[in-house]
Amino acid sequence: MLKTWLALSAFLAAGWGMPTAALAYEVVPVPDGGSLTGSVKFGGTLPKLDPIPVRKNQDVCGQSVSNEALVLGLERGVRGSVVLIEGVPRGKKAEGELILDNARCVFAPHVSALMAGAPARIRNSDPVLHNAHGILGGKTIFNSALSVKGRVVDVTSKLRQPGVVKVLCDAHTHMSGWIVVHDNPYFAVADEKGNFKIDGIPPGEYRVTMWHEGFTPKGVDKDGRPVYEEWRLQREVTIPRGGSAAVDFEIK
Ligand SMILES: [Cu+2]
Repeated sequence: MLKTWLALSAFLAAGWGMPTAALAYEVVPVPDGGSLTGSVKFGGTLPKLDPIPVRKNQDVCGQSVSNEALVLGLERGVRGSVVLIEGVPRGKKAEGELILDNARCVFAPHVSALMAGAPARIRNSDPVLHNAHGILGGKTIFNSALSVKGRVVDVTSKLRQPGVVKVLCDAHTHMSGWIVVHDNPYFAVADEKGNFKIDGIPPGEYRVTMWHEGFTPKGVDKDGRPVYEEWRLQREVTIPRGGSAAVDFEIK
């Protein structure tokens, strides 16, 4: 009962933009941790994703950019799929930091993931103005003008709530990217072959979520960017003590 109440409180706090469940995560040694490996593959008929036209600063940005919604590697591995282990209350320390670069007029990386509260910065590497605009659940969570080359804005404090953040540039309608914020450090972004590995996981049973931004059109946003049906697949896995489990996902 108490546990249910605590979970509900965390949920309500998250909903009100207060300190979230992420802060409840506890760092402890994981001497007998296991790992999760796997892949995300594309099993359908390849959609035709046209290049996205550039409407501003064409002298710097070019005429169009490639559509990065579905990027396949060898053997149809899907780059940029995000795998999240759900409901891990304690375990390893979060590693790494996010630097979302505005480079050559695209967000790089196109898809990234981090734990809520981990260091996150947005940088402009271009000689034009970009304006990074982060949206979570339809609400703006940051809106940062990056007026000149070399400008860096810290958004760590803006990424405290778990969820999938869409990042747009208000200056350039061809630009979009994603930051997936998780409430624990057990996540991975699939590499160019569609493979992932997560390690140091406390042994046990977990639900694993695979998220991908999608490629099946469902319309366009107010600036004309294509909007796709997002993918969310879930599996149950058992992480063995000191061993490895595997899970493969397919989208199509
Ligand atoms: Cu821009």
